[in-house]
Amino acid sequence: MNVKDRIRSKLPEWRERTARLVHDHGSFKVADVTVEQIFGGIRGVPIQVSDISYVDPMEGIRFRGYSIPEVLKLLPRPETGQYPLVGGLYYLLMTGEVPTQEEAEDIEVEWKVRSNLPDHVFQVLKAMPRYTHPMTLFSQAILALQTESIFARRYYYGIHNKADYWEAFLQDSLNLTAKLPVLAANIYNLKYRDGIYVNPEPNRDWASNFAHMIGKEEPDYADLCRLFFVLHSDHEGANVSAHASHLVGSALADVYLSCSAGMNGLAGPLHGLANQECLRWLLKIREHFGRVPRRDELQVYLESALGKNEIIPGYGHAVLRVTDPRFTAQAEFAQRFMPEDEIFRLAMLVFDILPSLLIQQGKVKNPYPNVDAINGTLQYHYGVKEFDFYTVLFGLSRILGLTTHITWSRILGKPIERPKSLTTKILEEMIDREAVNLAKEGK
Ligand code: HAX
Repeated sequence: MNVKDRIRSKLPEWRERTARLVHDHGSFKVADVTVEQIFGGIRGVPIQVSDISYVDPMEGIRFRGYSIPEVLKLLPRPETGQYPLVGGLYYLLMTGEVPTQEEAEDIEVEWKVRSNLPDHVFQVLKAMPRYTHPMTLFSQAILALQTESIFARRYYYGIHNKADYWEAFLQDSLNLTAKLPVLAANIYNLKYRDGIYVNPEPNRDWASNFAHMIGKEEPDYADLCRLFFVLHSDHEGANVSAHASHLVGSALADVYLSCSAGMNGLAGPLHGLANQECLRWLLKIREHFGRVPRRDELQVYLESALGKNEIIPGYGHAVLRVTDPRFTAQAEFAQRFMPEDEIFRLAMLVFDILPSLLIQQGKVKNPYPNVDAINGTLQYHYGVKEFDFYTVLFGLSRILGLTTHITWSRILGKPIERPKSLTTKILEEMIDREAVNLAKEGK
């Protein structure tokens, strides 16, 4: 069944479940919010319900209920590759169903048909100075594509039945995601390959076409792209990029406006930019020693860094409390295809030593590696050495998740978001009042 019909078949059940929760349990209290949480980045406060993916602190991400190893095992693969078709992953995210080979390939075909980039997008990219960060170009290009929004056009001309909005959002989502490999490859070629243009090839899938367009023809690299794009596609609904795009979309801003906003958040060094920092840090260690250090040398180096309160890129996480399964999946890829790579060996040596040092230091809540601790290492091995570009790879993949969240928000008729902000004085008065009340009660 195609993706639109599959969603349509599931939509009544999901709408009914959501309506029942609000109608029958609207006053059920999910959480209390503390002052510490308000000042601490709203950490741990549930603000969103989304069934696309869920990060269990002790287990890591599940896409539509499936763990990373299950996703890698169950999703259909291309004839020539060993990792899943990204089209199949998108079908799973959008519908909640593991697709058949045919359903996964259908998405790949949809993407091919919709992959053309309008000329003005190239003009926008070319008009920017050469030193512009590729994430800025990526976000700008997505914004430039907003001219093509089906939802924006239909809304302007009067589609006013809220129950129908999702169909236009789905069309915009398919159109935007279809164009991402061409868009990202063009940014890469503009910045690092003298602006050459490479046509996508009709017989390749979404991921391997991207590899082809940036000039990487090794079959292993196409598989790495499939793995990378599957792994980075979503990380539940409340991280910076997902929340930013959801928030913007809640104002009925279309998919392009919302995803551009999400990409601006992803470009922050504490979020998506971490992968470039991580590889830079590993290379710095190799340069410092002139080679991959011995275990005892690295131990001393890391102790000294922590002694100076340095933040180690690629370690720690706001939600996870175990090694990120996305780190593990990429380490397994590297073990299989590039076991002798120096930087990979260094990354694994850090993994061997650092968690126990972080535990001893006693500050960090999660001493284990996140996805960024290794993904740059794999790109570097295959000759994608332009660190600045790594977050674009992440963004290209993450938009699969963002567009799914946004489309499902319209399916479920989620309203505009408007939490409340307080002043410091109001907060102090609330605390004082509570103290007076407790004193009156003799507590
Ligand atoms: N190295 C050293 N110290 C660290 C640390 C690290 N990797 N991670 C956290 N800490 C420290 C914090 O600085 C903080 O110290 P202070 O109390 O002195 O301020 C303390 O440990 C507690 O922090 P936390 O509660 O464990 O971490 P947060 O939830 O605040 O932040 C971060 C989570 C991922 C931002 C953080 O661990 C970090 O900066 N890691 C390095 C950057 C990184 O890898 N980012 C990518 C995250 C994955 C992602 O979202 N990708 O998109």
